[in-house]
Amino acid sequence: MANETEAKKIIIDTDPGIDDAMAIFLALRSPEVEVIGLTTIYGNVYTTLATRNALHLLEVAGRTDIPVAEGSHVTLTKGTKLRIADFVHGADGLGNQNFPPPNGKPLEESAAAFLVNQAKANPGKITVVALGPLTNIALAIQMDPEFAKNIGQIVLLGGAFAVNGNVNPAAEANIFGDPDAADVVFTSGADVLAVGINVTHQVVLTGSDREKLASSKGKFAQYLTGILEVYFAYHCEAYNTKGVYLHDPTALLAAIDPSLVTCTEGAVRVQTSGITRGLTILYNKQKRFGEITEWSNIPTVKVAVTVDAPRAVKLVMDRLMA
Ligand SMILES: [Ca+2]
Repeated sequence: MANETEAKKIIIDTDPGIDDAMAIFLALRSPEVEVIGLTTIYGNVYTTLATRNALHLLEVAGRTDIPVAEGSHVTLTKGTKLRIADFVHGADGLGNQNFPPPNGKPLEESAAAFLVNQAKANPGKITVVALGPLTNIALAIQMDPEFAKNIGQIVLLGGAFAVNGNVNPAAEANIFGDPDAADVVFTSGADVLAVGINVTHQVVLTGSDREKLASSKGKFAQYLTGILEVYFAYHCEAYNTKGVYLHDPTALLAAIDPSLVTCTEGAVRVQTSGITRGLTILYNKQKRFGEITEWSNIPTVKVAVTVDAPRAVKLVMDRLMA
């Protein structure tokens, strides 16, 4: 793992979400990072429930010292017709376990304002790990022209680079949730690492891994064993597999230890309308086009292309069973 004397400060932008819960717990069990806040967004559930779940997860972890800032309830273009993946994560977003409501409350500050202010106070020092649609990050970029420069890095779970999507053949869920926001983030000039489903579909938690979690006495392992049932059932039905994809944990791990993935670099644009809405297209710069295109003079981002899946799964298991 990264050999840093000082833990990397991270803000997790999240729509909990079963794999979000795994990623949040993983972050709390990882000495390489210090979670300085959670910001919430719609996606797996509506934003109000995402906030409730974020507060709940921090209470489960005994980490109510970490603030939660509530994010946008609408897309960047003020769209209210949101795509909510409760059929993947359960109606409550956390596997239909009937958890009690949290005691805590979110900050008065919005997610975008929290992101802007934290980045301003710690220029170049904060990594945002974005695990849902990118509305809050795009709002922060629009709110403060310096945000893209002030933020250390944005590691995002999003995109389906040269593979089919998981909402439809074109689009991955987080990008599909707010394609306009995603295009703002990809073209912002910030240091962006995109971890797409072309990579996370290689990182699979198997049924026997889940049995190991179930037999562990660790509090996170016990909690996750319960909520994972719904997630396994969805994967079985949708993909005919007996395992689940570790989307959000993989992105979190890439933020902790960049050596887990290899990357390519180029300009990424997002299709914002039509049947390929949410499609992410990477221009790999192999051809110098004669004409000016919508990819010309766009700042480059990093896109993960391979992952050390066995090491990623082992890290998830070791840390969540501890
Ligand atoms: Ca998520």
